Amino acid sequence: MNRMAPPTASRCIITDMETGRIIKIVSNQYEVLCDSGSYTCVAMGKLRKGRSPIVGDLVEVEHFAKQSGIQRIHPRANELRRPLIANIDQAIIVMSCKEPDFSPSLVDRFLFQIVYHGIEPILCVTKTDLIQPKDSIHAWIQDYRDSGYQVYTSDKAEAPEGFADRLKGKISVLCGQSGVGKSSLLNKLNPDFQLQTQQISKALGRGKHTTRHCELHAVAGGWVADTPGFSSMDLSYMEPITLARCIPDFKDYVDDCKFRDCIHMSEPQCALREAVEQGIVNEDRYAHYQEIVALYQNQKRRY
Ligand SMILES: Nc1nc2c(ncn2[C@@H]2O[C@H](COP(=O)(O)OP(=O)(O)OP(=O)(O)O)[C@@H](O)[C@H]2O)c(=O)[nH]1
Ligand SMILES: [Mg+2]
Ligand SMILES: [Zn+2]
Repeated sequence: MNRMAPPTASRCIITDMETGRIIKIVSNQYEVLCDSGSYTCVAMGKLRKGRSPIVGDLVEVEHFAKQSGIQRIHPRANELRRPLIANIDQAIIVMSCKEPDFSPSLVDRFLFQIVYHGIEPILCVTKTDLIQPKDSIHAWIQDYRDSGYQVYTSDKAEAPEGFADRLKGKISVLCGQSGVGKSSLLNKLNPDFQLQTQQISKALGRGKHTTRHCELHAVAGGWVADTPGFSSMDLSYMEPITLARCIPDFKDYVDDCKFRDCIHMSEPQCALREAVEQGIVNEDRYAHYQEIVALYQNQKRRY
C-alpha cells in the first residue's frame, strides 16, 4: 500500500472556503456569520474593483492563517438603497404617532421604495401611548389596513401583538426616521438586547441618529436589521409605469387603462384615476405617487 503523503502541489490548492452572510460593516471590517462561527473579514483585492459588499450579502469567505477575506459576493435576490441592505424578505416601515410627528407622505415614500425593489412592506406605528383615542392618526392606520397593508401598533410598554411571529424565519429590515423607536422595538422583543436608544431632541423635534450602523440581529427566530434613521431619500430614479405596477393597492387597476404606457397622470380613460375618483384607491397615496412621477420627470428633463 502506498502510504506516501499527497504531493505538495495538491495540498497547496486546498483552500479553506466557506459561505456566510454579512451581518455588520464598520469601516472596512465586515462581520460575516458562517456555519463555523462569526468572522471579521476584509474585502479581497479583486472585490474592490467591482461592487462593494453590503449587509445581507451572501459571500464566499476564505480563511487564512491570520485573517479571513471575502472573495466573492453571491448574486443578490434584492437590494434596498436606503437603508443599504441586500437579500431581505420584508421591510418594516416604522413611524411614530408623535416625536417625530406621523407623516403619511413619508410612510408612502418608504413604501414605494420597498415595493419597487420587490420587497414585502409592513407598517409599524409606534408611540400610540402619546395620542388620544380620537386622534386622526387612528383613521390613517385604518386607511392603510383598508388598502390591504399589514399594520402593527405599539406603545411604550409593549412590542406589537403578533409581531414576533411575523419575524420568524425571515430576514427583515427596519426603515424609518431617527427617533421613531426602531432600536426600542428590538429591545422590547428581546429583553437581553440593550441596543442604544435616545430621546429625541426637544429643540429640533427629531432624533439624534443614535444607531450608527446597519446591523442584522438574531431576534424572534429570524434576523432583523436595525438601521440609522433617515427621512430623505432620492426616489427620482423610480420609473412611473413600473412603480404603479408595484404598489399593492394600485396594481389591480393599471392593466385596465386605455393606453398601455399610461403613467396615470392626465391620460384619458385611466383606470387607476377612475378608481381614485370612485374612492376605491386611497387619494392621498395617489397624490404621493404623483409627487414621485413629478420628481422622475424633473430629473429626466435635467439630463
Ligand atoms: N412614549 C413612547 N416612547 C417611545 C416608544 N418607543 C420608543 N420610544 C422612545 O423614543 C426615543 C427614540 O427611540 P429609539 O429606539 O432610539 O429610536 P430609533 O428609531 O432607533 O432612532 P435612531 O437610532 O436615531 O434611528 C427613545 O427615548 C425611546 O424611549 C413608544 O412606543 N412610546
Ligand atoms: Mg436606533
Ligand atoms: Zn392609467
